[in-house]
Amino acid sequence: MLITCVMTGAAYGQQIPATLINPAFCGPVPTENQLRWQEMEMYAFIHYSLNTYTDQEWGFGNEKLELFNPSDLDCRQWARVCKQAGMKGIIFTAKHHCGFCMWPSKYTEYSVKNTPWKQGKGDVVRELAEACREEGLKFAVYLSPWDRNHQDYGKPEYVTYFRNQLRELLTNYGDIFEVWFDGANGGDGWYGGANETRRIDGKTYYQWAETFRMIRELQPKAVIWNDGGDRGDLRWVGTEAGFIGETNWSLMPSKGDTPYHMLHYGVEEGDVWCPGETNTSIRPGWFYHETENENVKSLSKLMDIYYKSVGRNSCLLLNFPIAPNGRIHPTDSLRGIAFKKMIDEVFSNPLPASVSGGVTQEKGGLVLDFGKPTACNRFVAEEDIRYGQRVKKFALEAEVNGKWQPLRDMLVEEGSGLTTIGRRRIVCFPTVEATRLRFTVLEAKCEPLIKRTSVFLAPELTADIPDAGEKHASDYYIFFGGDKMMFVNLDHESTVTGFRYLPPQNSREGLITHYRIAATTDWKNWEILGEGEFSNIVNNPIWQNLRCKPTRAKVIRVEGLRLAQGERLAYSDIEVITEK
Ligand code: FUL
Repeated sequence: MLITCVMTGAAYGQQIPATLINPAFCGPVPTENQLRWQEMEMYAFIHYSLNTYTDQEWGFGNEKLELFNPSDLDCRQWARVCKQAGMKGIIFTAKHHCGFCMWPSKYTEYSVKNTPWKQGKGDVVRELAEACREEGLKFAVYLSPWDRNHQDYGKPEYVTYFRNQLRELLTNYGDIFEVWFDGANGGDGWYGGANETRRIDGKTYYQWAETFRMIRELQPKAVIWNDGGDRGDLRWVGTEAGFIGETNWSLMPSKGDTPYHMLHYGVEEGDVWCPGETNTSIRPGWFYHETENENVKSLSKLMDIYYKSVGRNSCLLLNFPIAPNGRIHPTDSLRGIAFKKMIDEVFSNPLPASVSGGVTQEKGGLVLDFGKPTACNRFVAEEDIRYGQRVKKFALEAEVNGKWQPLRDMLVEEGSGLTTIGRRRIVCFPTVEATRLRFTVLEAKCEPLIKRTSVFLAPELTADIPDAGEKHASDYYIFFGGDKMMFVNLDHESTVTGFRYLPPQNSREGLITHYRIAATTDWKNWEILGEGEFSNIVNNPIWQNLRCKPTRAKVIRVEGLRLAQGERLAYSDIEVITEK
């Protein structure tokens, strides 16, 4: 491919004129729906249900309908916040695992229609769909296949019920851009009063092919996210912590199981286009918990997530939980808005450079010449994915004081991290004063089709940026494994030397007095880091410090063996001390 010299001031930099006329497809290619989806880059999840009023992540299915009576439910506030946070659409939990429907479905009594809210005349799905339209956002639905309320769950009748519900959502609320089917099935539930454990075979029970046909007919422009069974249009990335592999093929095998490495890195030789959607929550949990008000992800954490999702050929699905009053909490909305502001600050001013050479090794690489020593720390490359994903490996070099030096992706632990590109790849490297940068494709499946490259200088992220929340910066993802057990999933496997726990500050509810802390690297073998009592913690709820012998860990398990009060473990903050 021949590259001529182009300079533009547009965001995301230099458009490289392709000289390949009608390039041939290289392996599987995206559908129009998948291409449209990928252009969205970021959109929001909203988790809101009866769980919001029971402080749970998963309702059992028998939660009282009277609990749903928000004082100030305002879907327009959700849509405004999401828009200002740079989200292009919203996926709403129309029904979570507890089975409670946020719209007045005619197929169940377990819905908003039997709650005190608006005397049973309300419809949250409708209000949100309308608010999204007003704000120019796209709208989508999460419909949990697992239903812990429904008496027929596990029988064929339930699948008919599930499809009837889906039909309501796909016909009554305008255009739907995505349909999200979670694969979770924890087994036990209320199930119409049976109160028992029901497991199903997620691959066969729901008969996805038939459901997919219905979606294609009713919403031909929707993409399908499916976590169990038949391959949808999008795949999960194997973690809810907010990052995808630095190697990320938008390809998967059309059949068979999808272990973690396939979900996380895609499959180079896959026979279908199935890009990864990176989902995570702005808080530790998906639903709102007051105890997590101090744990909203910091700006630097959100930027890290952005680089490791949108910057790795993925889209980011960022969750905003709704608080019991029916609104997004101010900390979350301010943080979301600060996040968008920072993305704009980093990426709206590409450094002007003249471009020469060609991207391949034979052509000597693509040279971006700034004309003078210029500070930079971000490089962006984009493939024209309409013709398939091609680049396997590339190099990036900076000319500093007349000498070329290699750059590497500093967000990757091992190696240079300069592997696949796809729709957009952002490489973060420590600031250099370079006169020129050189980008060379080292290996590709077919002739590379790079449509744009650009270079930026991102400002340093400091704690004094308004609403950055840096003092609560966290490299962990926390989730509950039971009322008295939580897991802290570290970003990377590390050597842990200590653990700190800050108990709830204004109440004894959930405060751990007796603990057991263990660590694992594989979810099988657990090493106890410590067990004992946090003495005097009730009277003096300060940081509790635990030292332990250096232990390799990816996940830390915290058990509250005894709580000062209540049944569910709580915290204000936690820290894991690791060896640097
Ligand atoms: C998970 C569910 O079990 C969580 O509750 C949440 O909805 C998340 C997005 O997907 O698997």
